[in-house]
Amino acid sequence: MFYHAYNSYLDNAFPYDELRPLTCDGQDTWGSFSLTLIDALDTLLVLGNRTEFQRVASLLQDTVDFDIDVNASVFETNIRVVGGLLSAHLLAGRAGMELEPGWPCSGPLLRMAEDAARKLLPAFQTASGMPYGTVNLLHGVSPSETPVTCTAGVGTFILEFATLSRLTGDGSFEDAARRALRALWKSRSDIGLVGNHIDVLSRKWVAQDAGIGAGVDSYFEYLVKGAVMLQDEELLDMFQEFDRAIQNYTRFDDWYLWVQMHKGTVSMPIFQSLEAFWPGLQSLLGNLDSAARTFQNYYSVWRQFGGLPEFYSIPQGYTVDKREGYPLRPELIESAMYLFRASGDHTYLQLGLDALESIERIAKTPCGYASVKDLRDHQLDNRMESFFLAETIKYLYLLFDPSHFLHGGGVEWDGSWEEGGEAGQCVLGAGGFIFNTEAHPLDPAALYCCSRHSQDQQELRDILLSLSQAEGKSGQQSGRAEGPPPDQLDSIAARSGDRKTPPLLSCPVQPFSARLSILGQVFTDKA
Ligand code: DMJ
Repeated sequence: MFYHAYNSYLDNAFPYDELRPLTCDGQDTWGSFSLTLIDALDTLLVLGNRTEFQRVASLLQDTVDFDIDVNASVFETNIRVVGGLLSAHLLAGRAGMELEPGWPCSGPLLRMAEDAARKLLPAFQTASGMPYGTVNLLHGVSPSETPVTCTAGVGTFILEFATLSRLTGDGSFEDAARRALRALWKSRSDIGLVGNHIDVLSRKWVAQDAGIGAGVDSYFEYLVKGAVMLQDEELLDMFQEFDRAIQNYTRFDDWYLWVQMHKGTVSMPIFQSLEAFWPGLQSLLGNLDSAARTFQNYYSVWRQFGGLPEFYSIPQGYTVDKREGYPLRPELIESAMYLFRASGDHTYLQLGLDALESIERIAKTPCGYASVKDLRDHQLDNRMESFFLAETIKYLYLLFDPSHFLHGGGVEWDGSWEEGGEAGQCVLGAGGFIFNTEAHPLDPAALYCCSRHSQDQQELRDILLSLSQAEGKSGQQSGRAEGPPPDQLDSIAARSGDRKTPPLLSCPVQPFSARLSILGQVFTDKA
């Protein structure tokens, strides 16, 4: 499936953003940056194709330019472009790319991701800290830009932006994402819910439907995954308070409806295809029984139509007018992957098989796979969204490959890989991987390793400064004015690292032998 779609994109659509699978040509959609190729890059490695990964990573470095006069979605550019490049950067070692010294804390793909993300930062310069939805990559936010942004468009940055900040040492990305998250948190209603669209200047809710689907979905996803990746209790507390309100007001028979955010009254008794990520997210929190029941509800809709319609009326048990399409979205397959990992229940493999057969039968065309315009008669649309290669096929593949390194949980054979950092001392993948909302895996161990490295450097500088000031004072008395001799610097840095507060869950960043040698130095120096 992957190569049929991917080769068709390369043959017929590159360098456009997307393939048009009915006319066998290409179009720009979300920007003008060969979006499908950026989004598909890490899937190549997931499938084990290191040579094509290397070729495409180099090709993108040579051809993609973000200095373009294009109005781009801040949200989509972040999750697909910044997320795709960050993930490819973090996987470059496994892909056999030549690594520059300092990787994973530097590298050409990281610089591309940073370049793209920097183009988004002007959107966050509002009094509230909540970003505009669209930004011009060359000129910044247009003076005529609407200040109305959807909730997910405000709250879906912390994974990519914290990754950027912690790898590069530039905190401005993480700061911007956190400010936006805190502003959303403060804007919740008295009953603890958020609506669908907010005016980022006046902070007034413009659409007041509260639910877990379109316009909101990945905000909740990023609170949970941000809490896990960054060991951040503030984000987890926010999610848990939202979750109580969601369970209280929107959940009926393990379906999740839409309600008015201030009153809690039902506004739309529908299930949206995008909501199908929720059981997977619940499984990350350990709520397996509830996740399994909700999954079964959604799977019954899949069986009814051979796909998930964009909207499904729960009371009528049928599709909603003009929302009968299935654009090859990943969410139900994504949940199946998490739930199969958590439970081993073969129901989830069955869903994978159903999805695979259905997509082959309904959506396959001579040059790719087409979005389904109407699940009732299988009419097709001339579009193949980039998430089909980034997410749908990746999650299908991972569902059927339970020993894949991306499932690793810190066990050596399962996922860790010792390389990177200044002296090759990062055990990458040792803390597992976190998928961003476009299924781009991020490596918490790399974040920890790089930020620890820059903290160590900072602490070393601080210590040297204070020592040289102290020496200066005593030197003034004794006539000497130098700092400590250079051979003591490493041991000072190692001692300063020992004072850090341990993380909530630990991810090893160095092989034990390297740790031991640092301790050894300390003992030697002390002796
Ligand atoms: C993807 O771009 C992301 O998963 C996003 O969070 C929601 N929409 C699509 C997939 O359906």
